[in-house]
Amino acid sequence: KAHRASAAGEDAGGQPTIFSKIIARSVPATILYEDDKCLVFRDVAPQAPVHFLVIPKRPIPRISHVGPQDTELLGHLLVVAARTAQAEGLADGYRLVINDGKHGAQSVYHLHIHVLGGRQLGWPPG
Ligand code: DGP
Repeated sequence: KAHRASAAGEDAGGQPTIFSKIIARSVPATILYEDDKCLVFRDVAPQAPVHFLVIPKRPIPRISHVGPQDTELLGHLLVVAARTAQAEGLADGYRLVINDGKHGAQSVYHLHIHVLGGRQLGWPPG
């Protein structure tokens, strides 16, 4: 079967990513916030007492694939991340992380911002 590049919102095998299914509500998630452009939900494998993900509804696969047309959307995701962190009570601070590709240890190819807090985080990350 001929190889083709995966489209946005599909994994390398052309299947919808798990995050597309969460947006479509065919896979359940604990949703913290939603608007017409983004969705925020708790990470299923939390790495801190508070760990949630901010994703665009439009399925951009990874941060290295964004272009100038995405500037406003990316800014919106950051504002939503900060406002949701405040709503989650992370007054002592928190961390935003975007993993990209193999070296970044990205596992789901639908762009997402991790928000981690509720404990003292170390630096540098592994
Ligand atoms: P990354 O390595 O940056 O691609 O992180 C993907 C994150 O997505 C990881 O922290 C676990 C989370 N995740 C994977 N599958 C699911 C799921 O079905 N539901 C939820 N809520 N989170 C998921």
